[in-house]
Amino acid sequence: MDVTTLIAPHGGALCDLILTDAEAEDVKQTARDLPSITLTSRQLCDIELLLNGAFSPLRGFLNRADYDRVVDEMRLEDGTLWPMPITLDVSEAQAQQLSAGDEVALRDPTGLLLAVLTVEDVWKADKAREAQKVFGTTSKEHPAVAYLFDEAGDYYVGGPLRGLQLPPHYDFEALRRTPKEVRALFEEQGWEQVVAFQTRNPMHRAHKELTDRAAEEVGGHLLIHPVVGMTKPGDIDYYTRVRCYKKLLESYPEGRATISLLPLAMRMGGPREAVWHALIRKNYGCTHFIVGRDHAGPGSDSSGTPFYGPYEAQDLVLELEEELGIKLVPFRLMVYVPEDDAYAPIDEVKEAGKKFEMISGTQLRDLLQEGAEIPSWFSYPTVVEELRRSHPPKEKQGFTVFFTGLSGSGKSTIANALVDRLLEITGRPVTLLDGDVVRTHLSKGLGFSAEDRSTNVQRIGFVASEITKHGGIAVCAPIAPYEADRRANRDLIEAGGGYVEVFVDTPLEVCEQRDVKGLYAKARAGIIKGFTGIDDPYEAPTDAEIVCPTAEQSVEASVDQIVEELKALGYLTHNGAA
Ligand code: PPS
Repeated sequence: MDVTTLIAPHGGALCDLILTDAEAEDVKQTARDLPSITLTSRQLCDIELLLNGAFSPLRGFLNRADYDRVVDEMRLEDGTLWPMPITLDVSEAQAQQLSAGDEVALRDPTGLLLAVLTVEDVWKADKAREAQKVFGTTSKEHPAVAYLFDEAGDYYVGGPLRGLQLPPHYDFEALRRTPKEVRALFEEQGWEQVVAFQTRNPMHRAHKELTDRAAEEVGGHLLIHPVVGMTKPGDIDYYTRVRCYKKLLESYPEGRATISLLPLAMRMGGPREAVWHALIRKNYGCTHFIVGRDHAGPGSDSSGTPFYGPYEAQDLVLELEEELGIKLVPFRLMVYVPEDDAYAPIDEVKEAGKKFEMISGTQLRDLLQEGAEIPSWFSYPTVVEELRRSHPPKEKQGFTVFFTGLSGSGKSTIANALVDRLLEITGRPVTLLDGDVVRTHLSKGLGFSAEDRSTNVQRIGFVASEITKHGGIAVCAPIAPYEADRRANRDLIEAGGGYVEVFVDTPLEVCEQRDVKGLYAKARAGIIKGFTGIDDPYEAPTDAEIVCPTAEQSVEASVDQIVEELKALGYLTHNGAA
């Protein structure tokens, strides 16, 4: 294959799958007539690290023999240690177009040609087996398992790659170094011992202390190597994190630490993932790798059972240390000891019988939401300032009030009244997305089939999520009869602010009696088919934040009830304004 393998003093053999300019010209010409696959976000991360050598010794997406052995034994077919299946998943329709020996052009979503893959195998994935063997569970509460079952295509295509270019990035360009560039940097600086720190969270004093200790322990330097590809859903966005890391970097002694961004798509695979992370860092030229508590773990399932033991990742990396070719630097959880005004590993602190304090990621998010003070022992003022910029307190965040209820339940009336009240008290922009009105523009042409209703309700959710993300207030009032659509909207909207569901709980008999538009009579007479509550289902919400019993309370009382709840939830200040 026309790829080069570089041997550098740091980190061993490194594959570089990007073709020379002359080779690339030929491949570009032929690629015009090849079938194309547009890569997903996950695949774009994977291909970047395949092409730049971070996944050395891989030279492409795994073929079937390598895949099978990786899944079963964490090894490629030739016995080389490799813990994570790096697969190119496609749909059944795409798989049917491909067979061994074919070439396929791999493109980013704009159509840019990144690589050509020579197909070795096309096969149907046994997802349950992969989930169980690789992640130790088939529960969709594990994010990688949910991805595998719900998002990944059902077929895999394996084979070597010839790279045309890396996926382009336009943010933090100076910090996005390839393995070759990081190795060169270490050479240039004369750094022989380098310990890598993997992170998907903002770094605070505990992390600073831990990384300082690690660098001292190895008698060398530190590479802060944060993941900016895909991390655990709900994590703090990487733009904010990188701004924080840049601030934190200033607190290390001159010449001790550097930072480079890693466009990795994490799987949250715990022990296997820790081995993978170690191999990647070896490829970046590091001699040591920090593995902390519950490294790359997804936490616990809904019954509170952790997916992996807290030090299982350390144990596995230690077991394989020699073969990995990079040394483990294990760390226990670091906690703050007020009486010493210092950080120390939790086991030492407990042994000494000292009191300690810590703030978890979830607690930090809560403090930011409340706009509460973050103690100076926990973080640096410059880091907290960055976090506050992108995580304003709840009263400064956008939010959506999402009404749901039968036709004639009073949704529109209360929604209109609420909009007036919010405009009066907040002075903030408010957008009303009323069911009937939306159907005259945004959803014009849609009918009332289950599919059309879903499209309509999720379109409203999409617009509301944009308004919310930008700090505005959206008030929505469709029937929204299906639980799944409301759930999808909640997830989408909550990613950028608040979602408050109001169930306008008016019994069908009352709605039918009111029959303001005369539609119930027509539905009963069979003139209108598929009418909600008559011959189309209404799945009443069970988790709405607010329930308004409109048969028993006035419009004013419902609006008061909602405003009070918005205050209690923190989206409005107590005098109403924001
Ligand atoms: S949905 O299910 O959320 O997409 O419905 P929505 O967009 O809110 O539209 C509901 C309004 O359309 C009128 N209408 C019907 N409703 C329910 N079922 C059928 N088959 C139907 N046909 C027309 C009705 O006037 C609804 O208005 P509201 O304001 O809810 O009474």
